Amino acid sequence: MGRELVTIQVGQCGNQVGRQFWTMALEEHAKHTKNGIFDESMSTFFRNVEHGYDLPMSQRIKNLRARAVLIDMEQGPVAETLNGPLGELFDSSQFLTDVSGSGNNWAHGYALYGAKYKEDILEKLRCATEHCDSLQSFFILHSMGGGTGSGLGTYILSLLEDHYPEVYRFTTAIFPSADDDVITSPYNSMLALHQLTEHADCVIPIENEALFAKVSSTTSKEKSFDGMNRIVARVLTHLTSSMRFEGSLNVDLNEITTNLVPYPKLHYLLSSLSPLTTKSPSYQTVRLSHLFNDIFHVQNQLIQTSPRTNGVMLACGLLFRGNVQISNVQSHLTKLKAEMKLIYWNEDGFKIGLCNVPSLDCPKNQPSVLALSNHGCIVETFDRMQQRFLKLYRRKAHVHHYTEYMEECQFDLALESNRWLIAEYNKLNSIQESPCERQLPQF
Ligand SMILES: Nc1nc2c(ncn2[C@@H]2O[C@H](COP(=O)(O)OP(=O)(O)O)[C@@H](O)[C@H]2O)c(=O)[nH]1
Ligand SMILES: [Mg+2]
Repeated sequence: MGRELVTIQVGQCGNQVGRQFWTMALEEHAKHTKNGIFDESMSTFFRNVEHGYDLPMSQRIKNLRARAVLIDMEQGPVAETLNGPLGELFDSSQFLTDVSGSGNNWAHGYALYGAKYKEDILEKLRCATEHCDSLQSFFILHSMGGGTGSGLGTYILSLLEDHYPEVYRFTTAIFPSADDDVITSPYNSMLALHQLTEHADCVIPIENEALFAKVSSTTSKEKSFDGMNRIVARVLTHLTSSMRFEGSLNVDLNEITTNLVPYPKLHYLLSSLSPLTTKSPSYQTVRLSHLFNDIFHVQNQLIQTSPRTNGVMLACGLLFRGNVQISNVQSHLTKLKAEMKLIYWNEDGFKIGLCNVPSLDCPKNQPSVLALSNHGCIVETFDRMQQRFLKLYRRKAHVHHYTEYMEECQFDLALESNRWLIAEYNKLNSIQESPCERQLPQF
């Protein structure tokens, strides 16, 4: 314990997801603080300062500041955070804004704002990192479909690679839905994906389409972003829970990436949660068998795919929260392994984490699980992106907006990179269990 994460939220989506994330992280720590004093568990995400945020609970913790940098090229989303209830979590060394936005243009965010703000961003990062004793990871939150999160967000990723090569770059990227209102989102996503493949250590892709399906259809899109973003916040708090709280099997981010990324560029992790519902109070007693039944169902995935029927699983992390015994997990795991298609050289490839502190969104301290898997069904996301991209690119529609800031060949390089990714995952999907190869000596 005691290793820090610095969150970098970029663009509207990144900052709105960040708001839900910080709210949830604070709620969790408020609920589990023992004597109302700053403790180790909080130091992953927060530091203790002279004047800062006070946890609004009966046992108050005074003066918290988030380990975060807030960036947007327009004013709205960051201003809303600073002027809202979370405002005092951040000081002026932690945010950076411009006024005119990136016009939903990846190249504008990447090339223009990247060059303009490089030094300012490095200075903000320096401030954030000098307060850490043992910085483990950068946690980047952004969308793929717009201009700032997508363009400047991926520019920052390569800055991090150059200036902090030893620190993990863990990215949560929100992918646009088919009916996205940003016309150029297929270009932005494709260009950003190329950067994620080259410069991130690990990416959790989350599709808005999958999130939409999980929040009530009666609320308007704008309003339901809060509900959708809360699901993303659950993934992030869950992922980091065993770095922050006690548990019988702690798993930290390094272990996840070591276990789940067998090839450096194939670092995309499918995420799913169980139970997963925003309509509470809905569940009676959650049993381990429910969690195992649901976790690989389409409805529980945060991208639109079915890992039970499509593709091969390369490796998986099952992170449990709440009162869960390892002996019970093992018996369910045996059944699950028999049901899923696992790559033959990693048939035991499940990393298990157990954290005692239950998830906030599971009432009555019931258990829950987050699955992160490196799974070949992810090609469906890349395929969909490619189809949407080609629909515009075959006609070169809107290309001139981009060539103001970049060479046109970057489109082709990004497309080539995506095709490579699809081909690599498909190669693994089509590997059949190979008895001859399995009989080879193990050296
Ligand atoms: N899940 C989610 N998606 C968002 C949110 N805000 C914007 N988006 C999506 O993000 C894309 C647009 O990017 P946005 O973050 O607004 O642009 P930027 O400010 O230029 O980075 C579109 O696909 C939107 O549907 C949000 O709060 N939550
Ligand atoms: Mg914006």
